[in-house]
Amino acid sequence: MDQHYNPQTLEKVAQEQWLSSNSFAVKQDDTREKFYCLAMFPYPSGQLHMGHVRNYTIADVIARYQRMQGKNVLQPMGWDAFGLPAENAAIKNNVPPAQWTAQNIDYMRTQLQRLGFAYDWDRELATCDPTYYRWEQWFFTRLFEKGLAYKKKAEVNWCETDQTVLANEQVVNGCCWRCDTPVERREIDQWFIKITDYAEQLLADLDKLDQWPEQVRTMQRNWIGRSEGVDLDFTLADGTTLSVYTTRPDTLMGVTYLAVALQHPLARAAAKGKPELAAFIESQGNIKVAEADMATMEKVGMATGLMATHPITGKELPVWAANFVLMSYGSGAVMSVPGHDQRDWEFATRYDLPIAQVISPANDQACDLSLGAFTEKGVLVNSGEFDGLDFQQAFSTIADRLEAEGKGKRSVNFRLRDWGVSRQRYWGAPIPIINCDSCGAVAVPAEDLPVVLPTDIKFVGEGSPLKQMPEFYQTHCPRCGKDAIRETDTFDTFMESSWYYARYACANNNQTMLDAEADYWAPVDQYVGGIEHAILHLLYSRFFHKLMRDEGLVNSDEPFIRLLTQGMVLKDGVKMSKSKGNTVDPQSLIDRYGADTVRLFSMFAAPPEQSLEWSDSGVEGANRFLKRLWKMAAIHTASGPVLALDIAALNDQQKNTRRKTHETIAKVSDDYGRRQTFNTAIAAIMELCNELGKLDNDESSRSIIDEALHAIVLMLNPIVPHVCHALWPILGGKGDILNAPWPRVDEGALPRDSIEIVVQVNGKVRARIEVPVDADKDTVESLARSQQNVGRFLEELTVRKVIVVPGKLINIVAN
Ligand code: HQ5
Ligand code: ZN
Repeated sequence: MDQHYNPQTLEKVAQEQWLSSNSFAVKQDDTREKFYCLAMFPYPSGQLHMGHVRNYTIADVIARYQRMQGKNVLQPMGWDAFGLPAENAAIKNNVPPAQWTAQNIDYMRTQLQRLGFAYDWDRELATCDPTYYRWEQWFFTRLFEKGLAYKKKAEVNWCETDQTVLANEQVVNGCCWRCDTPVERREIDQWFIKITDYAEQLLADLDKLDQWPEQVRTMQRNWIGRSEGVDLDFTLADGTTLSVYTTRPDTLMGVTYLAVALQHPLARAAAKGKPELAAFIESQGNIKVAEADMATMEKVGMATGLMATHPITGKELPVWAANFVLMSYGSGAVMSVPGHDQRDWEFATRYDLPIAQVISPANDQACDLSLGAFTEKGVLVNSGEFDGLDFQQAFSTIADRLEAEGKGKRSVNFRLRDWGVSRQRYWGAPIPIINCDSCGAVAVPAEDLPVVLPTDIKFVGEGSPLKQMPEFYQTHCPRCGKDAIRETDTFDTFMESSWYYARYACANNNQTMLDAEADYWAPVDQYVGGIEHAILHLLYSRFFHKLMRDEGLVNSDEPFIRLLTQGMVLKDGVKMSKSKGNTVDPQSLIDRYGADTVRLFSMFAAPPEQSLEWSDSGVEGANRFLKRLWKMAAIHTASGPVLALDIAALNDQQKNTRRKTHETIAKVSDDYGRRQTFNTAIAAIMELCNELGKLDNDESSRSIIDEALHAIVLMLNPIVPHVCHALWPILGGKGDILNAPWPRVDEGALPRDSIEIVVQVNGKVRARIEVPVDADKDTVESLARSQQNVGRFLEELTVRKVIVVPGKLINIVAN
């Protein structure tokens, strides 16, 4: 065996073998347990980032570990290929997006292969391929026919820089999630998918996801935002009613005015007879405020002149038009309780509207309505017959009363809005709809799919080139045959990423979207990806999975059983990013140290869910360890064959080392499988290597080293598969290590002759002693009392009781 660790050579040999024997191609096999391991697929942005390397190494380690557990493991890879970056790069560099994307995919694929990831490349897919998006188009037409996809004019988040609409989820602190431009609001025709129909299920099923981080489940719960409240009606002078929704019916007696959105029909109607109101609405309409900024913006409004009747007191209340009420939320009107809602308080203070206290603090909380609203729950006051009720009692009493009088109804509301999927951009899947003057929006028939995105295009001027291509958009109505216009908007790229995990299972089936194989592999057993997708992608794909289930395409309720969200890769404490100029190019590290060192460093430097601080010395340390492992194997194999292990012949040091081997196997197995803390697994293996170094070179020691080295190579294989691929046959391992079974703990090696236990006096630790594992209570007690420090604490005391917990502690109770 070569005395020197030569990663470049040995990694090439391993990778060539994996590729030529297609080692990671899998098919359905009902004799074995399946395991579907998936990492979030990348945008083909150009080259791999260290964050990708970390993400994909974690998933690869899990996939290879599960394969060694004897499972039928699928780990696919593909490309989230549509989207703005390709379009922007195309404009900047004057290359068509399709070409730019294809080049990036080709380069990034070589990088992934150079890292030795165990992917079934036969299933590779790119979402910009018509063989992929045709099924997404088909599925959308099914949703359209079921009424789950619809078009409406909607006020949307608009990014002026990217010239596109953004989903609520894509607005971060009032700015575009991609380019940070402050988001404006515009009215425009949009396609929506009814995720709100699934709000209740999406919320309830979160409880089943007990192998997801609690943080992600909480974020989704808050995003869905279920609330219980009451819809109630205020009557207007003309006999019509104004409906509002409130989660605080207990504050009903504190309503001092009503507020409607500026776009509310009531405000519009009132403006006809009131020029100053018309002017006010007009002027406010030109101010574009992002939804996210609504909470902090200046709250302005004007009285409409209309009066409404309070449903219980019969009092007349003024109706105001106010900029903080959103037409797109609820009924576009709210009941204002300035005493107990801060927003209403600010508005009332500004316009000198009455502020009434109807809730009094339940304990000694401060409540001074001249300083601000009291927003906690409490006990009702100044509420007539309802005085003295607490929140729950007031909620049900007032709701009952309104329901009995036909003035209101209990109702459940969600914060979640329908998912707007139209994008006014070119590089996306065309929305498969034809707009006909006579028939309206008509779905493209299945036999005419896919609607292929033209790729031979030029960018001239602003916006999507599709909108300047009559050869694309001029068509005929599939229903009546008249001239009609094809939709030129494309889908949000989150559409593609919502179902790719299922398509991998039958990536090459051109007859149908998903087949029986998809049902065999789904759901994903382990998903690995960034926390940034906690509400966007991870909610949409849960929604899509349920839509696909209801279309009869899959039989499960959830797409991802276990979720691991890895932490960020930092340098000098901040996120590595191009804009900060602090990136480390994984390629140069691979060229210098080899893939195994890069993989080992990224798994050793931190537990997967925490952020990983970049360290050059850490990389060198990882490389040194691999060199040392190599040398140990070289020295060991240089002395020729090893005798069969003769346990009876072992001395204490040898027994201890053998015990350490099996304790390490037990710990590492738990770290890999249950805890997913790969860093502590690696540390335990390193410790074992240190122990081996202390042994002599006699026959018994060599047998123990041999046993340990086999286990070490097997346990390191998921993390550093190339060097293990090379070492395995050298150590006499049988077959390809990829398929070797995970090492087993020899329980017989575990028990010790003696064990350390803690000695307590009155519950306080005073000593530690070694006792024979089979020692009886008296032996343990006398050994304990003979300790100097124990005797000292027992001086002048009488022993009342002695408690022995075998293998752990002895507690002497005395006074
Ligand atoms: C990371 C980095 C960069 C990336 N295509 C989408 C995407 O995020 C995923 C879809 C399923 C919606 C991680 C990131 C994600 C994976 C791919 N990553 N640090 N693509 N600097 O290319 O950790 O969290 O941006 O899990 O790599 O990232 S991506
Ligand atoms: Zn028609």
